[in-house]
Amino acid sequence: MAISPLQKARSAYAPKLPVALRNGALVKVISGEPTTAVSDVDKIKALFPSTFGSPVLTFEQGEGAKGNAINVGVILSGGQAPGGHNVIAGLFDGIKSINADSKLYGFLKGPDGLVKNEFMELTSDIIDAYRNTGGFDMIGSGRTKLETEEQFKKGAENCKALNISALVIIGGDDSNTNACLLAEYYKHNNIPIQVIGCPKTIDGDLKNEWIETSFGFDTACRVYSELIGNIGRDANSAKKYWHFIKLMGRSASHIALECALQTQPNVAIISEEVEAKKMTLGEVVNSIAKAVIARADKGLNFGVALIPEGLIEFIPEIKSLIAELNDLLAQEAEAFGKLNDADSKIAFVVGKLGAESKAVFTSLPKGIQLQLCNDRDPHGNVQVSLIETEKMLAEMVKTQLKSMPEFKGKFSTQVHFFGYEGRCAAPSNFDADYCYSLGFNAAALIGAGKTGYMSSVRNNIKKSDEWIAGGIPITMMMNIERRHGHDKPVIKKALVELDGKPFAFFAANRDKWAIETAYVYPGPIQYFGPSEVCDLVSKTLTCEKA
Ligand code: FBP
Repeated sequence: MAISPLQKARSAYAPKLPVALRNGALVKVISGEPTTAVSDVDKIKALFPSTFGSPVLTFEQGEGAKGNAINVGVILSGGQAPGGHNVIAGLFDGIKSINADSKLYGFLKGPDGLVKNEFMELTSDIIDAYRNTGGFDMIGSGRTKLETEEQFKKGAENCKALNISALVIIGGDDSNTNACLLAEYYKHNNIPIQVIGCPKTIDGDLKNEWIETSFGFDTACRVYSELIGNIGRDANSAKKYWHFIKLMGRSASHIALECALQTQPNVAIISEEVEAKKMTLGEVVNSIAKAVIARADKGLNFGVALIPEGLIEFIPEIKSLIAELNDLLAQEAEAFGKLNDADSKIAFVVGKLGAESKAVFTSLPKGIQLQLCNDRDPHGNVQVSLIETEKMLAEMVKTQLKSMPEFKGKFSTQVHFFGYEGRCAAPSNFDADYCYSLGFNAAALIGAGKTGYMSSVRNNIKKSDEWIAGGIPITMMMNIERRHGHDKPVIKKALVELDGKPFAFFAANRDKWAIETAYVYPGPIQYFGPSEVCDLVSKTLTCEKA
């Protein structure tokens, strides 16, 4: 198979491990005090009687001892994130360090592979071909949720057939919640399968005191920031377009904030702030229009605006509109399905909405009205990632400017959506090291006989020599949330904290960035060269831990 010169050179990169893991995965385990949960302690304790309260673990270097061979299964769950292959490579090397006869099985296409018994043995040839590469294509991923007893039992049967005594689930907050449910089920029922989670998601919303960042966030943000920088340079060269750039990240705006810190655009909307200030869509549009006018007054008829993917769900009036539309279209599915043209669909909806939602709906551009009506996921919800918010805002700002006599400039727009471009990029040095360490560390948790833990490698703003390896009980990160009408134990999602240091830095500088052309051009991720360009840590993490 042909591979690029960079991939070839990169395959020789040896990811760095924390000192605790450098003598193999059989480590010295230091146990802390028993833990509780983020909130709803009694309910979480009752739901996880066998795994609740386990201590935080910190590892110290072992003596290089060998143990029994173990068979381990690994699953990639959810959206792609750079570095997933290195987690698997680290896990492979970790279990081999315990015993060369240990085996690693990859369950294919996500959690479904475990239930349907679709797997492949991951041999050193396979692992070596994927070291330091992006993507999840080694074994594939999927979004099936592991949550029913039937799935747990099937999984146990399939593991038994392969003599698998430990599973590593690489996923986001929901997948790790389900990893914990699985761990609890197996422990409670004396099924000898350990379950360990690894924190993955480009969205950056799986983090807390112990998990400082989810893997993939660093690389994805660097890819987007490179592109945003290039666009900023183009905007500043041609001086004729305002670029509206939507950035992936689902609900949280961590990606938009990190990219803003890296590139200093004229505008960056942060959904969490919009919600906290209860801003209307009109106010969001106005805030952008103000920046356009301020720049136009200086003769600068160009700019860059960053829009987080989940924005519309954080605008209270649109949130209510979407909820009403979800119900309406579910109830009227048949009648609505018979309508063929756009105008009659829109008229149908307008005729049935309540007064407030109707006012919001009719204020939206026609294309967005249709997207809100058409795109539903299997649960009957609007798929917000398919709504072209960047286009909607560009159009609405244009309309707004037309009604503002004080605007004397020109306003032409280009729209972009950056998401998939970053999810499978070759991992930055940070993610290559972090992911490999998370995987190797998962082997250490397995070697220590633990279950219901998330692999934790922290102190990440320091060099890997000072990284702290260990394990965090997943129940410790949980609270109870209302999901689809039921109370569920879930890992608390981390949204952008408006009193946090990354947002504070952005807020202190954004007015200046709005008016001046202060763009920073980060350029592509560097893998070879001086450490100050190759071994960067995200601005978010740097601010948070400063
Ligand atoms: P995870 O939370 O599973 O890591 O997925 C992240 C993400 O990339 C979001 O940013 C985005 O909204 C979503 O996946 C897109 O999903 P899909 O790959 O199904 O289009």
